[in-house]
Amino acid sequence: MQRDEGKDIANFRVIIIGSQFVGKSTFCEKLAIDCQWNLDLIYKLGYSLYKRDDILKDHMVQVEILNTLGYERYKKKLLEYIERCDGIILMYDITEEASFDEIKIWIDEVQEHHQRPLARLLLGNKNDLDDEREVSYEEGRQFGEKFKGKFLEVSAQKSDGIAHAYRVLLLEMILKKVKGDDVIERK
Ligand SMILES: Nc1nc2c(ncn2[C@@H]2O[C@H](COP(=O)(O)OP(=O)(O)OP(=O)(O)O)[C@@H](O)[C@H]2O)c(=O)[nH]1
Ligand SMILES: [Mg+2]
Repeated sequence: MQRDEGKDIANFRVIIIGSQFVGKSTFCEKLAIDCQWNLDLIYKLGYSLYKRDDILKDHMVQVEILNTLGYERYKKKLLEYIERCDGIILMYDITEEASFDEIKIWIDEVQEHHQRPLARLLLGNKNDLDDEREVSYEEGRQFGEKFKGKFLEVSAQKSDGIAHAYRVLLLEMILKKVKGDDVIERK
């Protein structure tokens, strides 16, 4: 962390990954509205970047969220980018088992390649569509444990759980930055 006018400044980089149409962009857009983000939004080929300054207790927190497109061809680039991230959100659609299978592959990739402390959040989206559910809450929870991360179900479209999910990730990132992965995992 750097110091500025007596305040700590922490910079956090977050990436959100998931198959096409799971709701990544909806999540980012709703997050921006719910948390009243004054967004500095940059669109580039293959991703969009959201930036935000926060004050959490006495800490200045600068957060960047990289929202990716669910295309296989970006995978290698994304793996390289994850290496520079402090937080990762893996998102699947609870009504589409294939999107959950895709996330299982990502979980293995992240476990295998990532070296630095990384706050991890597994999100099952579209839980407003419970009648069409293909992935149970329990399956999601188990893979959240395998991922060594937090697990939540949300509805991006209904803004249900979005601000809470962001806060959970932010707190995890702060803990990891202060204490590192080892301390967290020993708990
Ligand atoms: N019912 C329901 N629909 C949702 C929810 N979140 C997103 N959707 C819908 O799912 C569709 C895809 O959402 P996007 O946010 O564009 O998905 P994405 O993951 O960004 O997709 P790509 O950018 O193509 O990878 C849209 O029609 C959304 O309105 C949700 O929580 N519930
Ligand atoms: Mg999108």
